[in-house]
Amino acid sequence: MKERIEFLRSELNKYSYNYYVLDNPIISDYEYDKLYKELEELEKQNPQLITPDSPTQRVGGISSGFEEVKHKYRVYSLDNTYNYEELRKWYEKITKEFGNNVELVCELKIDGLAIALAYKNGVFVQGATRGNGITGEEITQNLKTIKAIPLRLFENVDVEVRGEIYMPKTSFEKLNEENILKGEKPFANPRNAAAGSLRQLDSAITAKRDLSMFTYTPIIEKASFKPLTHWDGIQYVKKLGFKINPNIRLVQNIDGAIDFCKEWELKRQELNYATDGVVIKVNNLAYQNELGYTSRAPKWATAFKFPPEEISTKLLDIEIGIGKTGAVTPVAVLEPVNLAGSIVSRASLHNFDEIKRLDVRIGDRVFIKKAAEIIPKVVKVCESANHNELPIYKVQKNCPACGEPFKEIEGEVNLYCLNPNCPDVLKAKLEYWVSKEAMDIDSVGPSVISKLYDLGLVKAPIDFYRLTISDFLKLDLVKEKSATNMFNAIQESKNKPLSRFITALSIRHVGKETAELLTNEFSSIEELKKASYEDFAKIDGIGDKIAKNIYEFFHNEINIKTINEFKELGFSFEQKSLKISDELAGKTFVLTGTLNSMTRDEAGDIIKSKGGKTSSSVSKKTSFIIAGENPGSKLDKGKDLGVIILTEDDFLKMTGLRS
Ligand code: 1X8
Repeated sequence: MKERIEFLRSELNKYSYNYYVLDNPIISDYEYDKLYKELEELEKQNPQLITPDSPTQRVGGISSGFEEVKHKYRVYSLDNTYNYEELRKWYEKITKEFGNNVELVCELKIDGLAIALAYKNGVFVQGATRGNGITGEEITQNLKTIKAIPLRLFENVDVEVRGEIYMPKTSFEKLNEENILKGEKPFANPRNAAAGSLRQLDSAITAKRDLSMFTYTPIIEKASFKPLTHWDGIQYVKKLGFKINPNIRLVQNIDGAIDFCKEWELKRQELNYATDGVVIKVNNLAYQNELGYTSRAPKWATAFKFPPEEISTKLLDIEIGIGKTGAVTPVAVLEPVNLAGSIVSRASLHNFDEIKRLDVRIGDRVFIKKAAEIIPKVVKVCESANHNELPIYKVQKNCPACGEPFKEIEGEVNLYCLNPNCPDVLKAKLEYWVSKEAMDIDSVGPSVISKLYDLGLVKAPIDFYRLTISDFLKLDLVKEKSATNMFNAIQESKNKPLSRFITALSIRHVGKETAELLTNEFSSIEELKKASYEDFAKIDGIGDKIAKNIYEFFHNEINIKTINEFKELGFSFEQKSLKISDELAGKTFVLTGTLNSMTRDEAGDIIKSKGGKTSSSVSKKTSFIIAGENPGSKLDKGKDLGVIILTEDDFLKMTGLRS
C-alpha cells in the first residue's frame, strides 16, 4: 500500500513537473486524473500516510487571515532606469572596481507579485509575499495550489528562492470574461488578477485561478553544489525542479545587455505574460558580495524599464466632452484594443490644438499609450496610405449640448463652453459633486443624476438637498429602499468637512488638494469671504492665477447667495481638524505606490493628525517620500532631488504605529 502511494505520488509529481514547469506534457489529462483519483482514494483510506508534498495537498482549506512573517533574508527592491545612459553609468562603477568586461546576466522583469519560498530537506515549508521586504504575509497554503511551485525538489536541499507569481495574459482575459458574465468587476490587468487570486482566504478559489511562477534568485543554504556565478545558480535551481524563464542570457559587457533590452522591447508583446523591463545582474557571486547593497537595493543589479506600451488602433470618431468648468475635451472613440493588459475604447485627445498638431483624422490608425495616469492618450497617427484621403478634422465651433459658441480663455489651451445653463456643464458639475473626491455620495451615480436632471428635479447641486424620497421614486426602477438610501446619503453629506464642500464647488483649478490648503488656513466660510487676494496668494502651493480665481469666487454675489442657501439647508461647514499633535509640523510628505497596511488616504490622515502636510507632487520642499509597492515616477524624481525615502515600515515606526 505504502509503496503504491509513493509510486503514484512520484509519478504524478513527474507529470505535473513536465506539464507546468517544462510546458511539455507527457501524458493525457485523462490518464493523470485517473492516477490522481487512485491516490486520493488510497490517502482517504490511510490518512496517516499523507505527506505535505503529496499532489493532493495542492487544494487547501480556508484561513482566517494571513500572518505576518519576518523574511529570513531581506527581499530587496531593484533600482531602475528608463535610459541606456544611466545603465552605462551603473556598469562603469562596476568596471572601475573589477576591470573591463564584467559578465552580466540579463533576465526579463516579470510584472507580477514577488514572493519568497523556503524549502527544508527538499520540501516546500513556507511561502510569503514580499511585503515591505523585511516582513511579508505567509500564504503557503495558497502558493501550494500553484502547480509550477514544486512541493518537493529533486534533491534534499535547504534553499530559499525568490520569484514572481503571474497570471498568463490569456487566462486573465478568460477570467475577466467570466467575471463580467457573473456581474462582477473585471480586473484591471493580469497583475491585479494575480494579486487578487493570491490574497484569497479560501485557497480553493486560488486553486481555480491559472497562476504560475518564474524563479529568479536562489539562496542556497545546504546543498551538494555551491555555485560561483548567478548563471550556475540558476542552472542549479532549474535542476532542482523550479520553473525558470527561458529568456535569459549571459553577456560579456553592457553592450550585450543593451542589445538584450532592445530585442525584448519589441518582442515582449508576443509573450503570454506581462514584462515591464529587463533585470541585469553581475554574474560573479564574489563580485556581488563585494558590491553589496544600498539601504533598499543591490548595487550588483539594476532594472531597465521598458517605455510604456503603445499600440495602434482605428480612430472611429471624435466626441466632445464638456467638463465641470466648461472645458472642452475632444475624446477619441477607438476600435477596442488591449493595451498593457486592459481593454481600451476611448482615449484623450486633450484639446483641439493637439488634434491639429497630430493631424488626427477620423478613420486614421493611431498609436495610443498609457500615460502616467490611468487614462490612455493618442500619441501619433500611424503612417498609412489612406491618411491623405481622409477629410481633415474640422474643429467644432459650437457646444454639441447647448449650441453656444465655444470661447477662448486667455492663458488656457482648451476652449470653453461658458453657458452657465449648458446641460452638459450642469450634469458634469452634479456628477463631480457626488464624486469620491468631492462629497463622496456613492449611492447617487451618473445615471441617476442624468434622470433627475431630465425630469427637471435637479439642475444645480443645491437641488439635491431639496429632494424628497418621493422624488427619487419618480425615477424608473428606483424602489423604496434605494430611494431612502439616496435621500439619507445626500442629507448626511451636509456634515462633511468644509474642505470637501469647497472641492465640490468646482472652482476653476481648485481640486481636493488646494481646498485642503485653504482649510488649513481658513476654518470657516466667513473667513474665506473676508480674505483678500493677497491672503490667498501667500499660501504655499497656491499660485497667483488660482488665488485670483478663489478671490473672485468668494466675492461673486451669486456664489455668496448660493452658499447662504446651503447654510440655510443645514450645512455645517465645519472643518474638523484631524490634528492632535505637532510631531510632524513643518514636514511635507508625498505618497507613492501601494501600501500594505492602509490606503494612501489613511496614511495622509495619520500625517495630518500629527500636524504634517501631504502633497501630490515632489519638489525641493518635500521632506519625505513614502514609497509603497510599485512606486511611480515620483520616487525617481525624489531620488534626483535627494529627498529622504521612507518605506511603509519606516513610516509606521516614525509615527509610532509599529515598534
Ligand atoms: C524583481 C524581479 C526580478 C526578476 C524578474 N522579475 C521581477 N519582477 C529577475 O531577476 N529575473 S528581480 C526583482 C527584485 O530583485 N526586486
